[in-house]
Amino acid sequence: MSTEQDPAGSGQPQYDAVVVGAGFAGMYLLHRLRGLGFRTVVLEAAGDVGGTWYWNRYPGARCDIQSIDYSYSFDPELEAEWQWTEKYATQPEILRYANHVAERYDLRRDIRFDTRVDGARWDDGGSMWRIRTDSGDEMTARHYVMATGCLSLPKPPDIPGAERFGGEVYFTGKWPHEDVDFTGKRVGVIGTGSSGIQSIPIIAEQAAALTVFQRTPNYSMPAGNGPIPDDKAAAIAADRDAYRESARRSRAGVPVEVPAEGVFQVSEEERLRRFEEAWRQGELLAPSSKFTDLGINQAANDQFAEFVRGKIRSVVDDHEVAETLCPTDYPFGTKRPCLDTNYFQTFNLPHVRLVDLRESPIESITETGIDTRPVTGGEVEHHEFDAIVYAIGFDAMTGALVSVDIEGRDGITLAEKWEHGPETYLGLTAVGFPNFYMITGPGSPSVLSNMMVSIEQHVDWVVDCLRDMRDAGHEVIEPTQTAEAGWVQHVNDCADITLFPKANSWYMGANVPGKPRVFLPYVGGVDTYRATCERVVDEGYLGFRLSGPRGEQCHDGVVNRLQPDVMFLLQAMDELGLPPLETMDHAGAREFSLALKEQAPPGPDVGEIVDGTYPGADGELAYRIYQPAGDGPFPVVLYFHGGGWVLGAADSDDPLCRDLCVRTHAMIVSVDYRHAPEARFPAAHDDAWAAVQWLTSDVEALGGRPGPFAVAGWSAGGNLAAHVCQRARDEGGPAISGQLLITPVTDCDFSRPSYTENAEGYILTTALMHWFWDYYADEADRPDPRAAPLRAADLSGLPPTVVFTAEFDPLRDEGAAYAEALAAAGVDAREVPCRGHLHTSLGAVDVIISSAPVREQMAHELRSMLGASVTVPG
Ligand code: N01
Repeated sequence: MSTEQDPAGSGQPQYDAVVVGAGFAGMYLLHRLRGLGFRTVVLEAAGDVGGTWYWNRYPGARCDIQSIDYSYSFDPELEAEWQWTEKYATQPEILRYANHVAERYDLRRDIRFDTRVDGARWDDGGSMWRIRTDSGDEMTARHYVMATGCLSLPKPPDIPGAERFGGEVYFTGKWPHEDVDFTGKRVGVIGTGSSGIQSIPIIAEQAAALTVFQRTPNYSMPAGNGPIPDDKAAAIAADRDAYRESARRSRAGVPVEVPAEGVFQVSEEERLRRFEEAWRQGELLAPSSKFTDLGINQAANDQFAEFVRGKIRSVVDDHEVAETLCPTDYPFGTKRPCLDTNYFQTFNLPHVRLVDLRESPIESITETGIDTRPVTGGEVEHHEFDAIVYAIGFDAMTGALVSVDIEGRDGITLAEKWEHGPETYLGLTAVGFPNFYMITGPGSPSVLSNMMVSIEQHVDWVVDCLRDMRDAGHEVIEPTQTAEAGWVQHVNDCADITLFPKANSWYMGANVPGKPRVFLPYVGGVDTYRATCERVVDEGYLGFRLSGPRGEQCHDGVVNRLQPDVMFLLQAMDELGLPPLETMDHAGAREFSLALKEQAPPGPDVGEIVDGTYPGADGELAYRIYQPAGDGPFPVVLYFHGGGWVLGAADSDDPLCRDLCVRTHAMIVSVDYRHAPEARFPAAHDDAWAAVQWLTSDVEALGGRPGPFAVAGWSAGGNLAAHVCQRARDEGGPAISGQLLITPVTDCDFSRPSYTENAEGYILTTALMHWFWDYYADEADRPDPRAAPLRAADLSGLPPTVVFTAEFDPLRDEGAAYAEALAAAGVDAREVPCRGHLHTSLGAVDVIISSAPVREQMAHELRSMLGASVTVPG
């Protein structure tokens, strides 16, 4: 073993940066680090540059992001001198490009090929990494970067008997450099992911007989390969910089049209037209560029999935084979879809056979082939082969990282830290691993994006960070626990609002036995992600601790605290430049809220809607009843709408009332009340009380179950619900079985922290709350316990209470205070704090998907308030 000594004996590391991997990430890193004068070496296990394109030489290997997009963008001259020949470049052409880049920037002189890194250890005393290679060398570096790719560690064959086979064996992810000729041979291919789907048609052209072993059928669309499409060439020729910038600010790193409608917001004819257009486009991102909701709405996704199945059936002659090739048990896009050239057509060839491993799993690989046995227990079938091709995928995203023994601070290895799934900050760094960076690591957009765009963004971030550290005299950077935990939460929140967790995919680690089931990439989008990384830097490296001879700096915090869909909604509203309500008068604000309501999704269907009027305190007022499907009488919830006592109507919280009706199987009776400024305090409170009396006397006639009912309300409606419970207690009835208060007004004090923290930017602003109060009640009236129920002298004897509060709501702290005060007075009361939500997001049915579990919890609370007799059908 030789140790590369520090020749000057300075105690300084030999290198500023050691980079592992000479794929597109490692090459660009080297170019940029060298450009800034950082002493850098790249260590590469392969014999040359290219990374994944060096190893994946299987027949038919191509890119499935268009060549023009799958190119470096950092140097316009490089772009100008390289011409791609096809829409989707072949592996040899991409490798030629990698070689061209290596030569053009003279990269090879700082790359050590045929050098595998065995381990790396953080030396805390020396603030440096000690890196060991397979040749026994040790080198030291201030910074250590893993640029090892997301799909670079092939999965070993997890099939019994694999080592016994005496014929030729190939792995798509480690294909020989010499030509492989299948002419006249009997070939078995295991696996129908992208690698299988690309190679099977080509292998079929040569082989005498081809058998494909399929465990899970895949959604694949025709690539429509050919020359570079004119529109793409024209866009780049017209304004290269603008094109590249739009890619960087797009959702997936490729500029595509941004859809405006969901699948069910257009006619069936239009839906099919767009599906066809997407199909003909031959691009992975085409379907999601046609509709907003393919990735988040199961019913919408079902429509496209069925469309794809129809296409498969139309191509494959044999009905049974076609059905076997049709994916049915996971949503489109939740396993990586493929682009193919004649994949399904290949199964019409007489010498090609499909074996459905779900019907007949592999029992064993033998000396001469593969044995399968039907699940029904029939005879073993022996398939004889001259060659077996494993196209069984990779230990994706984390495999290459944990396969190196990386030991951080306190002797913990990355593999140990990630035992239950990867934990990173921004997918770039990890707590316990100072000066350690991952390019396109888990928790970054990586495999859900155009890798070239994501690689460039990560490399730029890391190199700029090293430059900033050098400028500031910092030697060590490490994320904080708070920042990392917050990021892991955000990554999970993003995945949870999509359909991705529904599939057993390699995105979820599900393809490798024993690997934790965690959604690995960041699905929030390249655009959001880039903006987040920029914000982290702009906010003084938010969530990082930096230290060095000149001292320490740490701006701790969590970078994205809003629920992701809430964040996207706020961004969209910001882009629309909608005027704040408080800048309008009450009439304008009412008109504006009505217009917004028109655009909102309607919410689920209920059994029946009944509109009518009830006697308010000063004349007839509207009600709307949401009846569940089925036979009554139903348990009843009296509901008061939100709107700051100024806006709204009996039907203004329609989607929420429908949703609660369906989830609780209770009758929701939404009542209107008089609004300010026409009717000021205590008009709304008096009407709310009148509604209680009316419902008590008419409940049976309305189809409700006699006896106690629950009350519920949102915002000012929550204030009214709280009031009627206090009044019913004080006036000796009626009995109310519980109160569900959703982000309610319970006080008139603007000094609580939630008012200061959320004064602006989250729809309900402090200014808007002033606007509401000013319209409704004189300052002197506001502390009246009817308007400020928290101020009631006695809070005991009230019905069971659940207060849902939202983290980014000025009313958060008063809601919490009300729950606390009630509990202190002996009431069965509690607060349910809703992380990352706003005043308006909990009831945003089919708009804010992350609030659906919250509403399920509301329904659960209501059901228990209403008693055990409430059963939800189905
Ligand atoms: O690997 P995969 P891949 N017995 O994991 C099956 C990128 N890529 O190399 O789904 C039987 O997708 C497995 O079945 P199941 C791209 O991101 C891009 O094809 O686990 N079968 C599946 O069918 C892609 O997604 C390009 O039930 C077994 C297949 O093997 C990613 O790389 C080209 C099995 C593996 O599919 C990985 O693609 C190629 C077993 N024991 C790859 N184990 C481009 O076009 C696994 N399978 C750019």
